[in-house]
Amino acid sequence: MKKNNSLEEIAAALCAAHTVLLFPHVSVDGDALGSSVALCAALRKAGKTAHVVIEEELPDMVSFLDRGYCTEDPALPARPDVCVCVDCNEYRRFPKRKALFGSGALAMCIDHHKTSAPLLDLNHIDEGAAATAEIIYDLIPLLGVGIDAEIGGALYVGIVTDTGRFQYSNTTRKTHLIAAELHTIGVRTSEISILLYQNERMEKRLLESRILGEAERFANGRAVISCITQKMLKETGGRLDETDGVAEALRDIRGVELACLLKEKSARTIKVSLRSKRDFDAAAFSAENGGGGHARAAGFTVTNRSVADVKALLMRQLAERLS
Ligand SMILES: [Mn+2]
Repeated sequence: MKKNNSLEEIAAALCAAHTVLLFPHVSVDGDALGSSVALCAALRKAGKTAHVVIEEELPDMVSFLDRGYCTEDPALPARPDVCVCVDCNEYRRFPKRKALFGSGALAMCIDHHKTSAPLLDLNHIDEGAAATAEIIYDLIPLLGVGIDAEIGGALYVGIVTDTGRFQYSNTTRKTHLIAAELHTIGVRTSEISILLYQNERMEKRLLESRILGEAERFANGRAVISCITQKMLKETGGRLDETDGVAEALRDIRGVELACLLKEKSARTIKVSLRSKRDFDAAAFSAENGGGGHARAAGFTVTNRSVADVKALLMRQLAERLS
């Protein structure tokens, strides 16, 4: 296991580089992209050639962050001085960019996820940080660059999304102090909230209403189950990748301890998402079914069964567990 490097060591390596490529994880979220964009903008301000390398279309919700920072072009530039893993610490989090990441003279990781062994040349992993954006916030001044409103806006996106709008238990005093500082710098926090949270596609809302309409309570109201079928997607124009948050909406119902959302990914391949409130160990139940996750948010996939079959089976099993 390699040691965790100080932010000063990370900054020194970045200052010595001419070309830096930043690699957020796949299924990029607000923190991975916000942190990458903020660091990329800061490195460019410091006179470096820097790019955020991606391998997929950016999700609607965070695409506004990309003001010429992101590229999918794997040909550029040939031998970067530093490649940075941002908000993740493993190659498998960006399968299609692995070769490009490996072509860097120095491999670096900046992250806040739990890991047993930092594996790259330089690593800064702070599990206490609510978001990688908090780490980037501390790093940028060490590059000799000021945080302007554009950089600050990207950092704010990372913080507000990874803390569930300052609601999750990872939110600390420092999180709020950074947010306050970003506000002072001129980050338009309410405008960012509108772009992130008040910018939904109508089709997404229609799909959500169908999912809520299908919801069924069981186990004396302690559990709720619903589904998303391919038919519902076709009829509403909604997409499976924009149903994040629906399982949570089901969990938020009064009296519900466990919410269960079935997603028909293709005929007879059903992804099951579980969200619990206090006691139900969703990770353990998911592990029994070949999946995994956290105690309050976990999931697994069932193949060769219909949505109706999986639903009936789960209602039976879960009612027993919750009784
Ligand atoms: Mn994160």
